[in-house]
Amino acid sequence: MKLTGAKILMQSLKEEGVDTIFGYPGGAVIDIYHELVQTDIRHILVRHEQGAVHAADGYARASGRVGVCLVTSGPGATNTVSGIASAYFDSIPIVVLTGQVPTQLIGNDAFQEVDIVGITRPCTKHNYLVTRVEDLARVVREAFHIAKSGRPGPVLIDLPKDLMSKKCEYRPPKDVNLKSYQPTYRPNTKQLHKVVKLIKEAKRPMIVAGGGVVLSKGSEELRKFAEKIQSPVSTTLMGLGAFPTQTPLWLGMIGMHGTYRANMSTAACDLMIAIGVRFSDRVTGKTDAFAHQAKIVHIDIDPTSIRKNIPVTIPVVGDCRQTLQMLNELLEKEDFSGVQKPRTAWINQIEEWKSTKRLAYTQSDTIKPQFVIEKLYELTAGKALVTTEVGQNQMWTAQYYHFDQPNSFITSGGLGCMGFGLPAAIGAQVARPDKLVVDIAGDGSIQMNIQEMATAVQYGLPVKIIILNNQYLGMVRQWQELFYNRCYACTGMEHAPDFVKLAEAYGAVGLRATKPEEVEETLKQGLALPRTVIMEFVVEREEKVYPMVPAGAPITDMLLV
Ligand SMILES: Cc1ncc(C[n+]2csc(CCOP(=O)(O)OP(=O)(O)O)c2C)c(N)n1
Repeated sequence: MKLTGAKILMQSLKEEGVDTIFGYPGGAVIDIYHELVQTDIRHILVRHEQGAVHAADGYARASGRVGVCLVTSGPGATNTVSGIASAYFDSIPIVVLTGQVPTQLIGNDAFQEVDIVGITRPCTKHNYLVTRVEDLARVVREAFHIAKSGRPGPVLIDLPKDLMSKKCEYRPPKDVNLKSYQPTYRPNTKQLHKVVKLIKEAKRPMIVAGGGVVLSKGSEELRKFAEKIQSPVSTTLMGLGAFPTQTPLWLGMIGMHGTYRANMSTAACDLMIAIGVRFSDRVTGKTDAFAHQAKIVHIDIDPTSIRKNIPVTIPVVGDCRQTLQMLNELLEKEDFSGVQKPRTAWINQIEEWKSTKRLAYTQSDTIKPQFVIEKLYELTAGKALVTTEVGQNQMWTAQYYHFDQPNSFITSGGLGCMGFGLPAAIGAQVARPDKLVVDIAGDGSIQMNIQEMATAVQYGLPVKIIILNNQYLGMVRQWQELFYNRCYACTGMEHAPDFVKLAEAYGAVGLRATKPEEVEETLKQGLALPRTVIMEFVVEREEKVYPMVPAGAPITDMLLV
């Protein structure tokens, strides 16, 4: 039987198991929307297309499935670019469906025409402009395959309007077979034997785990691996949650705002096993000073990320979970009883760093943002699914909310995109209705996609928004204080809406705390309400995130409190 393009699209999405689409309609996608409402796929109407992409991203991170969004052509499509780039940086599987003008008008300066395929080429894993309705079912199938396999990422499908009403036979392909795209999941065992040899020789080993461990669902294998070889473990920002924080092996986060002991370990270790990390500049600081005494093993599914930023002793191309699993099997046969003793000095050194230079802040009679996050951790027993905006709020969350479960920390790591947290929280709450979802925000970032409050209220999503209001674009102000002689150029945000009234205007609940003794009660009250809640905390204006490594310095050159 012949079906229209719009029907084929819906049928194909259903076959991919899609149950939710975040989107915003318009002329170019009107046929798709007409068809969409006849299906049982849930549609979440956001208030801005950037919100749709971040929500699809949050949905993907919280559920481990592919997130989907649908927007119209032209401005609808261009509004998605920040969200696509954010997902691309953090390797998040999403499929973005954009409307396009009819095929015969492409290239004619038509109303609401943009070349979104051209615009997004550098920030998608792959993208398609569909030009024949006969190709549609295959393209959708391929898009999902590409988004979720290998190193995951965003895939865009541009859908000209005329194809949505054209008909053809619905013949979805059985399998996807892309000759030029065959990711390697199983690592080379010869390389793994070399890794085992290095592990046995090492006196000062260290593991650095990244987002790749979370994405490959490899946390359990990582825990086994670290315990077996008795190596301390650090994670990148994206790797938080991949390793339990309440064990003596936990070093804390590495990098610009990493812990003292994690950063010092990088310079002193003789073996670094990096798993699913990109070695971004936020992690390495000055690259030639990074892990300069160490042999480096780099495990990653994406061969192009190996040796991109850091020279490597043993490259291992493979899926992080599968590689750890195979390493654990090899290690079963090895005797590690002899490794402890020569490493005593190393473990003692780390203990000393840990006890002398802890993460710390000084209480005063104004609210400290770190205190709010610590209290939140305590009250939620670390079980919340936390999203963040970008800036100091993001780094304090990474430092003071201890993430023991993978997929519980959702943040725009690579792009650092303000406005991410609220829509991502919406997506996460849709994916996990059983979970407490909290967005930790700055007063600047929250205003970038505050309109999504309406979405949260419309769909009865009980997300909690914690605004750490320092009346500054705090992280930029911090740089100005430390490196620009306290010249606070354009970072003051004294004028903001009354967030309590704003919450109420959206039909949500607004609470505010201005003194430290009100923090706990406000959190308790807000967390207990089964509704969308904004909790505003008026915090110390000039509090800083410490430790901090100045940009471009070695990561052992930390500014401490
Ligand atoms: C879209 C976007 N614009 C600008 C920036 C640059 N930037 C990084 S952090 C920051 C300040 C964030 O301020 P706020 O949201 O109030 O959070 P705080 O740092 O005070 O916690 C800015 C402007 C960014 N990351 N993203």
